[in-house]
Amino acid sequence: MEKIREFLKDKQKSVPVIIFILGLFSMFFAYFFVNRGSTEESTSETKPTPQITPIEEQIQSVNSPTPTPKTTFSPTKTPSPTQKPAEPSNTPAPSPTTEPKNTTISSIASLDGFRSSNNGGNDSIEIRVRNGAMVGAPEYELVTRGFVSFDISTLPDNATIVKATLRLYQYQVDGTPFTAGGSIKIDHMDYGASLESADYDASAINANIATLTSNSGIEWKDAEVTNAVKKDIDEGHSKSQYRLHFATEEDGDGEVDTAYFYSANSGHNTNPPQLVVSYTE
Ligand SMILES: [Ca+2]
Ligand SMILES: [Ca+2]
Repeated sequence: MEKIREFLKDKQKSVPVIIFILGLFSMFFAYFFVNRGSTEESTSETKPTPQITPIEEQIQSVNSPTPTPKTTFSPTKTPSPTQKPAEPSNTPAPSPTTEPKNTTISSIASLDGFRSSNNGGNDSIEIRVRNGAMVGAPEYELVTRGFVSFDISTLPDNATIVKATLRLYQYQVDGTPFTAGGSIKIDHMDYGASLESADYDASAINANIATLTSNSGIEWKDAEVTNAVKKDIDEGHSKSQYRLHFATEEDGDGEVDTAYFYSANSGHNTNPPQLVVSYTE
């Protein structure tokens, strides 16, 4: 204390001491306010704590190379199963093409032959188609017509006619029948179970349905009679019957002109009349 009193007494020394003390106070207050401010800041706002990346990780991240993107393998496409054609539903199978059947029917012996304009005729020899001679008094030109008949009851009940052909074999010609007569025409007939005089001029179902021939050739003469056979079947006929005549039946020259065809009972032929029928069933 002695020394302090001496020191305080010393005016020259007291000033620096005061300054020193004031300095200490200043420092104290400065420290006090600084701490107070930081406390207020920490209470008013929470500062985010910086994330510190661990050193090892930093090193690792530096050392690790840029990762090569892995090749993405697209999955192999599973082949879709070949689409099978739809099973046919209950569509009915097309019916197989039915091949037509053919049958040849020979004429009925008792119903083929000829009848003439003088009521004459014959069913036991050939079939004739004729004009001339001049007969009677007063004289007139004799005309002859041929007849042929077929049994179609042998065809199946459910037969559908595709085609029918009438065939007669012309085996002889006298005179020049086709010069004035023109051609031999066919009438579709229904003359029943017997060949009679009346059949010469009986009404036809249909007259002139076809031409058999217009020449003297010795050969088979064919004519299509499909509609006639269909009609016979439709109408329930057991026979299909025809009459043959020249287109022009009288030539007035007084000469006999005749075309001869085999019948079923000519007695000297192997070519009786035929009805060739093509049908399905
Ligand atoms: Ca006959
Ligand atoms: Ca004549």
